[in-house]
Amino acid sequence: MKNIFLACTLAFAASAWAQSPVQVQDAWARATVANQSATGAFMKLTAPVATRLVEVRSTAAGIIEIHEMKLDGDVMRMRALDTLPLPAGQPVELKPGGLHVMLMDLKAQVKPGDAVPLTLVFEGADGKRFTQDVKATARALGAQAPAPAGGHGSGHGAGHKH
Ligand SMILES: [Cu+2]
Repeated sequence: MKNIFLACTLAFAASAWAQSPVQVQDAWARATVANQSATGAFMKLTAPVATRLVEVRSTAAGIIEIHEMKLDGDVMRMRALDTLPLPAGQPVELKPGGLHVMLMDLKAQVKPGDAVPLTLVFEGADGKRFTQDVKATARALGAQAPAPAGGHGSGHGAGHKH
């Protein structure tokens, strides 16, 4: 099962490569409940050459920031980043509890299955900016990424997540 998934991922990456310098995988957003004004969006970004994510735009939210969550003593704190560096060839994962795109002043409730449009603004090492549009699929509040089928046999136990 895992091999099939990997093959699909690679096929997608190869087709996306022709038009998009930064590989964006598994973009998703957390669905909201009524009257919730903010949520997070997550994805995996891999840039072939050093690039920075400098801005995210969306018609779904009034204010969008790139956030980092870090443990400060015993307290998890979020802070806004001006830019998110993407080192060459190194995947940068935005995930719950870590880096995320913070969508605030939401225009409407985000329901599971909704495709949240995001425009990622990147800046290359040459200072030139380019954009890529992605759709983040909304998943229910509290839902985690699906567990990999079949496990990975490395013996690290439940705490080891990929
Ligand atoms: Cu945040």
